[in-house]
Amino acid sequence: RKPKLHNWASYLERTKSQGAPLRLFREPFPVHKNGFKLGMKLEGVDPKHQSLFCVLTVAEICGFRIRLHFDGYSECYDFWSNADSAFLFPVGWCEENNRNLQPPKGFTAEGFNWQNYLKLSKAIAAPRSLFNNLPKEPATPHLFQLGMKLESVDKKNSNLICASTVNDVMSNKILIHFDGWEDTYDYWCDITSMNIHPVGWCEKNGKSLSPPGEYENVHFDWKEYLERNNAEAVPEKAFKPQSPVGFEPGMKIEAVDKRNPILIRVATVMEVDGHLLKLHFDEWDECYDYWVEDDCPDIHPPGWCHKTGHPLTAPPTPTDLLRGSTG
Ligand code: MLY
Repeated sequence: RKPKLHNWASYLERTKSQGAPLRLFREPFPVHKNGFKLGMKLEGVDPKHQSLFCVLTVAEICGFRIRLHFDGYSECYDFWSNADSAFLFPVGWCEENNRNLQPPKGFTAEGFNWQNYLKLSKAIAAPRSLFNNLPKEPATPHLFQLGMKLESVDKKNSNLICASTVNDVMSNKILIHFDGWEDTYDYWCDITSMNIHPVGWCEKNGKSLSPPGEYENVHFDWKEYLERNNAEAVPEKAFKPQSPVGFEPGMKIEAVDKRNPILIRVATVMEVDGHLLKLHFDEWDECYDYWVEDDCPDIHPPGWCHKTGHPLTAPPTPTDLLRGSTG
């Protein structure tokens, strides 16, 4: 049994705390309905291997969120997404947009064909009208182009700033690839992200730059490297880092629990460091605290679950904790 939080207002009063204000969220509440239905198929970016576009099936629906399954693979890879994620696409999108689509397990890229596959699996494609967030030409064009080089934080080793390349572009998002490393470190970020810097930034700021993989024990020089690879640097004026959103310690939010991502829990912002927020799940031990980015799609203002028809898991009571029954 998972206790639900029914009344934010009385909870805030009882805990003498405040909810995070709506202005801190780009879109505090969804404007569209979640129109996905069980079994619908679509294409999407693998959140754990972001250079890959994959064949997905809607496996579960909860409020504005859907659980997506990688066709042919174990359920252990399933992931939860908001219905308006910019990383979900209708069937055929990859082909129309010159991206490689990873076929379901058991198929080769040449042997895979959506029409046959839908027939074979007696499934329907998620209608195009459900995708309200498809990449389009940015309203104000930007200067990040395919193949250009830059210095980026390695999010899997966040102390490292590394030589990297713009390996894909969708609207205002770019795929960062680390030169000389496997694509498992790749990630998508907004062009206004604080994690990306122009070539020469580390030197200017007295930080050490991790050179491309093959330069581990060799002197690295950007100018020479760009010439040798016939590459360009992203122009300095392309970078317009956004200032932090404005969260403050003590603010309460609703946050997906990444350890059990079907759950959205009551959480408190404990610390703010630039764009990073340290989240604490109310009444849980602080060993479960972790850091998220302030524009993370898995954090919401109080009331989001109620508005979208998603259960909000209440903080455990002392007896819940003794019984160990709160999921
Ligand atoms: N300890 C890790 C560091 C890998 C860093 C990769 N970045 C630069 C993309 C390792 O050696 O595997």
